Amino acid sequence: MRIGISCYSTFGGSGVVATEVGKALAARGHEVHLLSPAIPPRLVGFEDQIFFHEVTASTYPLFEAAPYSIALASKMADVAAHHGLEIMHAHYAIPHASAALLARMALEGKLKVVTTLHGTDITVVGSDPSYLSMVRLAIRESDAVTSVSQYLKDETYRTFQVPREIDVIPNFVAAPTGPAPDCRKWLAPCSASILTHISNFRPVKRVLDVMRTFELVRREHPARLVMVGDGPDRTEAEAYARDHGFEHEVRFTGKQLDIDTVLACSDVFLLPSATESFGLAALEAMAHQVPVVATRVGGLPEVIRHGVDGYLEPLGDVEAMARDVIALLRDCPLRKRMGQAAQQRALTTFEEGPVIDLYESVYERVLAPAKSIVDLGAGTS
Ligand code: GMT
Repeated sequence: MRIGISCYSTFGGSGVVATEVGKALAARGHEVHLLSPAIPPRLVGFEDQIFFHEVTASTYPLFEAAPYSIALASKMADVAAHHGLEIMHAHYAIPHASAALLARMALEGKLKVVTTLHGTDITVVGSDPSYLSMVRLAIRESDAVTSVSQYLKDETYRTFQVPREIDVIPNFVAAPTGPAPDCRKWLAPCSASILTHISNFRPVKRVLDVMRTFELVRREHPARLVMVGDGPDRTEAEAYARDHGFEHEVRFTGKQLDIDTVLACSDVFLLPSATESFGLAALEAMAHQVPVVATRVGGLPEVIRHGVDGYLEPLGDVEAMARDVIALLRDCPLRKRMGQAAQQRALTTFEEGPVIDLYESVYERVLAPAKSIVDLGAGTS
């Protein structure tokens, strides 16, 4: 198949999933065209069968802001026409799905649109009145819609009341490759334990709850906190550590491509989000045998089993999260057992191959009617 994939290039779950899906499809022999404002961070190195198309929105004195969605739709239509794309797979509804519908119109229907809903495109920004009608249209009119969890599927029906089929296709993770460099000696001298958080530091991630949890943990157990990523709430989190006198125990690494190295030497992963459709970062930690302490929100209970491969606590309950972390840090066999259960779950339930099979079957389904019309035409001529 010849498949277009449209996604954001910022550090974020939807761009990671879109790029990994593209790489896996290319490895199976499909021709993949990735459209994004810049090279997505996970598209490193030369990949055969993957072609990257940068989307740029030209400015004009009349524009208050360059209309990216129109430029994207235009690029989608051009790439689809010139490379004979059969499918445009939009990751994150805004604006990728709406742009794909425009491209399909421009090509008079000769392009199928598959939309993958990732999370805040439904739960936060998608339900904002300034976008809601267009997100609903995109969901209604896409040839197929997938969501990354059952929770997100239910939220989509609840918010948008769209009577259509939505396939749940979860996120996936590959087994960590090779031994990672041992960064424990840089991150945690004096054999302190390492807690890790990875996100884009937006309000929904509640990074101050990470700081508060760590503040309670460090009183009971020698520990260091590694904060990977960047975003609007980083400054406040840094100020919290300074104001509470533990800034030397926290390392803010900023955005990192190589999260495997950090996860390989982490003892516990913290994800106290306000909402989380799936929690890809948690799954990546689990793949490294790192138990996750998170909030019982959104799709997280579909990924983490409380008391088996991590702990789930009520939103904002930093005392409970700190208690869980301390229990894990003090009881090495418990931590090891949970870490192994987490890895086992990550690499079986969320294994890459079967998930890519599901995406392929969605593509085949949306192409089937078009193919049978062509076959019919050929047979009757
Ligand atoms: O930042 C992004 O690229 C997407 C981001 C979001 O906020 O929508 O992440 C979402 O998509 C990920 C990949 O499917 C999920 O693992 C995250 O749970 C989800 N984030 C939220 O729901 C907050």
